[in-house]
Amino acid sequence: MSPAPEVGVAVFILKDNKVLFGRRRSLSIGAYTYALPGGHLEFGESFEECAAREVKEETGLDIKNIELLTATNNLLSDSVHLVVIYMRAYLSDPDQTPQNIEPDKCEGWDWYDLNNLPEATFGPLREMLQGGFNPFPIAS
Ligand code: 8DG
Ligand code: MG
Ligand code: MG
Repeated sequence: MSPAPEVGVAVFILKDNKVLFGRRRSLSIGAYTYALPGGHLEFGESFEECAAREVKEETGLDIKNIELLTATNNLLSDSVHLVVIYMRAYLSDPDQTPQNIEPDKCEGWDWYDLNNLPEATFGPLREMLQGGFNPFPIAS
């Protein structure tokens, strides 16, 4: 049987003009790159539910105003086909700080300016950002 695509949900958490990134540890996908909090969509879950659950599991943060931004379709190798749903959200409590709840998977979380991202950003995310994608709402 051929492998099925996997569905990931990744969350741009915006705080002032910064976004939360963490450096991944030696995972099968995106090892040692900076990525957003997120994970796999579980059976029956909405994108918003998945975003809130993964952010809570990985950072301890509570998020609000969770919205769909865009999706990418990435064939990473002969056996890995990823569909990634990108969401935007804000901190429910702006004073809450991220905790590294899964230290086996992530080196730690920090806020980064989009114009000054760490060098090694996760591949599909880097392509998207270099292509001019901006997760911030357009100022009205
Ligand atoms: P789970 O076992 O907790 O359900 O999932 P996870 O271990 O937290 O999954 P993950 O690798 O963090 O994310 C799911 C997929 O989404 C993964 O195959 C890679 C893909 N993905 C991207 N960009 C990003 C991103 O910026 N952050 C995260 N976390 N995943 C991303 O393509
Ligand atoms: Mg996870
Ligand atoms: Mg994850």
